Amino acid sequence: MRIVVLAGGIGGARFLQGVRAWAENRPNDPEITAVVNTSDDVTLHGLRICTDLDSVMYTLGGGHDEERGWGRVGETWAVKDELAEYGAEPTWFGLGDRDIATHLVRTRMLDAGYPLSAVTEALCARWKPGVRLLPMTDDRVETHVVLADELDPDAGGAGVRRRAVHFQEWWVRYRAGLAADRFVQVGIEDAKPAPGVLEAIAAADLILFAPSNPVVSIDTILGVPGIKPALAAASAKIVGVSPIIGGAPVRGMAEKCLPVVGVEVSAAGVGAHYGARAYGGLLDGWLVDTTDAGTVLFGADVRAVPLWMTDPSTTAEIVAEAAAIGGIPR
Ligand code: GDP
Ligand code: FO1
Ligand code: CA
Repeated sequence: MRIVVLAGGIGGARFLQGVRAWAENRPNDPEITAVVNTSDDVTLHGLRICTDLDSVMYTLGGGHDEERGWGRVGETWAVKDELAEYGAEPTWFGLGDRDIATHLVRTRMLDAGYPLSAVTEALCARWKPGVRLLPMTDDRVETHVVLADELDPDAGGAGVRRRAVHFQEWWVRYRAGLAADRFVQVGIEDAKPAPGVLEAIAAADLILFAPSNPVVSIDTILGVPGIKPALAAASAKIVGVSPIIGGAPVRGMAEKCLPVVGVEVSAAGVGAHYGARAYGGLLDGWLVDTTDAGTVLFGADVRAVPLWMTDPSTTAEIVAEAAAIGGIPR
């Protein structure tokens, strides 16, 4: 049996822990492929950093910092402190010493001409995530946030200016606190799905959307040309899991992203945003939390179970229900 999961960082990683735990108790050894968002990727201090791929790789490899949510467990910050002493910008993004080793290996391989998918495979040889990790694309795609008009400090208060910042700057430096006008995925029009992505979707027995950020994780994967048509043509059922419980994201700041694209911060809002496959959207099924029982998405099978991913075995229960909606009996 083949399972494909579309995933972002922390929400994707926790969900994949559950998918892996669920698969361990199934006959015939299900094969899991994660298609991971790469539009948060950024180059800082000359290093290529792939935050969502790393969150998934570290978490499934047992090397993540559970409390912080991103980066390595047992991390130290000597390089970050030294960079700050030099006044080397940016100082708002924390690169840990252990984490930096990953970025050094990645950057060296990319500079030598290896595509990101091959680099990810090489990094995973160490972490053994038990899941095939595919970047959504080998091409460079980066989310930038076009900020709402600001008073232009150079125009004596008379004019306005518009500027865009990298997603990481908006998210980490400004804590998503600057009003955003829109998100732009720079490079997405020319991006191609990474090798294996379209094949995995076509061969899947079940396709799951992790409860990841719908705007800056899942939508960007869906925006890579070719991926949406492949999903539409897939013979597998597509089941989404809501990242919103009772009108709020469980962790993180997804509520800052949804209004920018005009989507209500609710399980119903996100479900309608993905749309039912029966009506030209993507989903055959939509799994919401029991708090949101009664959510309707016409044309899709909507069910409610507790959606708190507290540990892998609890998350495996969520996955079992999603799989049941997708036609794979418990
Ligand atoms: P990021 O890339 O690190 O921001 O992570 P993702 O995009 O993969 O997922 C972030 C989203 O995961 C957040 O917006 C939350 O709404 C969602 N999330 C986190 N923990 C849980 C949980 O326990 N249950 C559910 N349903 N969603 C969660
Ligand atoms: N998040 C922060 O809030 N502050 C940081 O300094 C920071 C550094 C960082 C370094 C590597 C990495 O893989 C992730 C890191 N994150 C940090 C998390 C990351 O910025 C975001 O949570 C995700 O990109 C959103 O998906
Ligand atoms: Ca992300």
